[in-house]
Amino acid sequence: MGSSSDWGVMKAATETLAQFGVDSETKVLSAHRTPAELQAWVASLRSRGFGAVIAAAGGAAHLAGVVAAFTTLPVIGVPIKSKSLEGLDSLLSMVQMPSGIPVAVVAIDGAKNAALLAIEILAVTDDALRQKMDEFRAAQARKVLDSTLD
Ligand code: RP5
Repeated sequence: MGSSSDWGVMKAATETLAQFGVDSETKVLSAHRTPAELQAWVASLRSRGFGAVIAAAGGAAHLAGVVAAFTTLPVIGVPIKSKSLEGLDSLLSMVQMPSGIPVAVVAIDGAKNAALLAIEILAVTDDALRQKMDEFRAAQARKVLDSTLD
């Protein structure tokens, strides 16, 4: 994430990954404030066994795009709700990537869905993880079907 101020939202992604038993690394690195450190960290990911990156930022939210420029790992962007424009600025900054450098963008503050999408990407080559995702979906469906109205 681009700032420690994003952590309140992004905790949900880390928790969801942990719930599925997926190892993750959580970092604060900024496309604008720490570009060299960001580049070095992204360059290390594939050789350290990571399969996807979730990048969260608000405002001029260039983080996900810059991460995608430095790696061919799949990058999922989480636009963070900003103070002045409610996150519309973050969403539009993130989603309008130039052709050739894709970022998969979830909803504003959509940390949980970012983690679920990352898990689905990893599950393509991991049957145990795919089974956990199937169980998660089944439990979620049961909750909807069992819901009662007062
Ligand atoms: C972005 O600017 C961060 O991702 C954060 O969402 C926003 C505000 O950052 P701070 O000023 O709180 O560090 O780069």
